[in-house]
Amino acid sequence: MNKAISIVGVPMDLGQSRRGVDMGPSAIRYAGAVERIENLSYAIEDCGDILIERPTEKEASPSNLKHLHTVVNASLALKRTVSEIVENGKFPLVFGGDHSIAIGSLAGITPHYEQLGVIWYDAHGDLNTEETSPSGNIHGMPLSVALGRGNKQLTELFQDHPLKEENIVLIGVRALDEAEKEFIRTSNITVFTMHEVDRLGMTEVMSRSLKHLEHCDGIHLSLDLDGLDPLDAPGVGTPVVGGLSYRESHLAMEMLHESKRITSCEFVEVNPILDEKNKTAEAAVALMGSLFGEKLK
Ligand code: 4U7
Ligand code: MN
Ligand code: MN
Ligand code: MN
Repeated sequence: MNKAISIVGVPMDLGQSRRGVDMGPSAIRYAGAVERIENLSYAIEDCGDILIERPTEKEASPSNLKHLHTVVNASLALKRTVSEIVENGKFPLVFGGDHSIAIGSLAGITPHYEQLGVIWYDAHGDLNTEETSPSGNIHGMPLSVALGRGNKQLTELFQDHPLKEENIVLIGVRALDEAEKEFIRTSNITVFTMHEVDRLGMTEVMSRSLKHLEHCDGIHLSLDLDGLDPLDAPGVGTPVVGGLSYRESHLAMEMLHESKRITSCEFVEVNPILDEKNKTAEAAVALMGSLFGEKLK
């Protein structure tokens, strides 16, 4: 694994409807992310937060997408920052913010790889578009956007470098909208729902995921804390019962570390207002520990 890491925070909450997830980066830092990773002898720099403009009253959306203009601008800023980190030979570690920020981070990363693989650890598919979204919340759409589907102002960020369906693996899924199910049925995306995790176990799910992405020249991990069970990660805006356990998630991160395949990642949807004593941010930091090679003995 790249031993030089650059952290960037994205205090964004406009991709969904509950306030507080903009404080995610602070909560994650407060839970000791930098020290935890530094202890594993990485050279780590904290580049601070991307500036998110506050939306004006005037931001009348021309579509049903909430705060489209502000999300586009923030995505552009994050894209530039992340792209620079990769150019400088460093590992981008992004703290959200709601999951709409994956648009900016992926847009900054995809041009640097021929075949970027993505592991999407989430209760949801995040595969809605402007047309299918039941909420208008852009955090339910980033994976679609990265595939070049949906609102043009968002997909434009990917220009000639969209993700490829066959390079995407979803893990922990248990709450898909009808249109997302329909898209998945006809697409080449690989999905390990909770059913597959229950049947196969995390070891097999992760081995198959890595095997599936064997041909990729980089793998981005996008970890939505709501992939975990709300008992272990209560501080999220869209909790879904019956999720991945704390231990399963650690096992997943440990296997990703062993694989030496992860080249960038983001931890998103930590909402300290909805949390219990920063439990969710602490879970995020503990998972980073495993991802970056912490050992139990
Ligand atoms: B998250 C939802 F309708 N599918 O589109 C939507 F259920 O980034 C939820 O995974 C999206 O937290 C959740 O609004 C987005 C809804
Ligand atoms: Mn989710
Ligand atoms: Mn998500
Ligand atoms: Mn959520």
